[in-house]
Amino acid sequence: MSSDSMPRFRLVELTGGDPFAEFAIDVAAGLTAESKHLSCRYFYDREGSRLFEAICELPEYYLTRAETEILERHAREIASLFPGDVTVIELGSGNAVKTRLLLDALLPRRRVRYVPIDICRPVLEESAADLLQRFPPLEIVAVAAEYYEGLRHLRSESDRPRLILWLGSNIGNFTREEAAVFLRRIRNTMTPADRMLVGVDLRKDRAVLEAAYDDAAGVTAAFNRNLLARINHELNGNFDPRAFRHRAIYNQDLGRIEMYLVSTRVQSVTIGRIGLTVRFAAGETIHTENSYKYTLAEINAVATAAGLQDQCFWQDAAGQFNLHLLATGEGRAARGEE
Ligand code: AVI
Repeated sequence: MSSDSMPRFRLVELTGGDPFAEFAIDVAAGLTAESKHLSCRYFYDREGSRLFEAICELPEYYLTRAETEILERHAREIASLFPGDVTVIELGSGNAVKTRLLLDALLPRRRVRYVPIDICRPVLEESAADLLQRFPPLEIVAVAAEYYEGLRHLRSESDRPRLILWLGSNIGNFTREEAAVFLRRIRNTMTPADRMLVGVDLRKDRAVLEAAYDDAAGVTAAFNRNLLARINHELNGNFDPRAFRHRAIYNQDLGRIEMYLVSTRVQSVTIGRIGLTVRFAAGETIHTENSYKYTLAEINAVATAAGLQDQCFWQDAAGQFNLHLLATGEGRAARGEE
């Protein structure tokens, strides 16, 4: 089939297994562990995705603005690395607002296929509809999948050079070891013509970091508590989210923000679908998220461990956030490093 007769929008669903069963298994394991924990990947149901978008607008959450500033300044330079048609693949695309800056820079001169990979299907569909309207020449293949399942799709998008986006400090929700393993898996799908753009939040003052994850308006607290509401809806739980306080602290030794839900009193919670009753002491925590912050040396160590070359990076004016351009290190150098 010629590309002219391809539909402009396709949705590929790669949800391996039963997502509800997986959620149930992870919740049961996390809440019966010695130190209770829940995975941050479950934040993003529809309400969680909406709250995360609101977080990105908060005055304290500088990450999105810093990365947008870098893209506003350098999108054309990044686009110039790709002389011909290109496939832009985005991991954890969300509402793809920042991606528009890159598409704006790429589209006038080349054909662009955009492949967003995200676990929240409604968000994928809404943002695709918006992008198709804004950019009439754009072709979109939206992939509803977890990161690792999405990687399987990466291999099939190999007819053109690819720009793989992993923006928004999404790398921060992996440990540094996990980040290296994940990047290596992406690297194994890359050709010398491909580039990867990774948004990385930098280590900085505790006060700035803790405010970013514990905002005055309480949006991050609502985002954190929404995990309990999700357990109530999907697993027939009876959590009272108001009986848990949001806590975000910066662990300087590990260079990460840690988020917790703290039980405000002694309480028991029943989760019907998994037949589980969980007891909480007053002050007992559920660890819900880590968000790793990086030095330049730490970024380079992760890239090197993944077999990737850090070709160049850009930084916002306040020096809070970096955007790194990674390549396989084989073949011709990208123009960005010359
Ligand atoms: C999606 N991720 C990169 C965000 C972060 O900064 O770690 C999630 C988040 N958690 C609280 N605020 C934002």
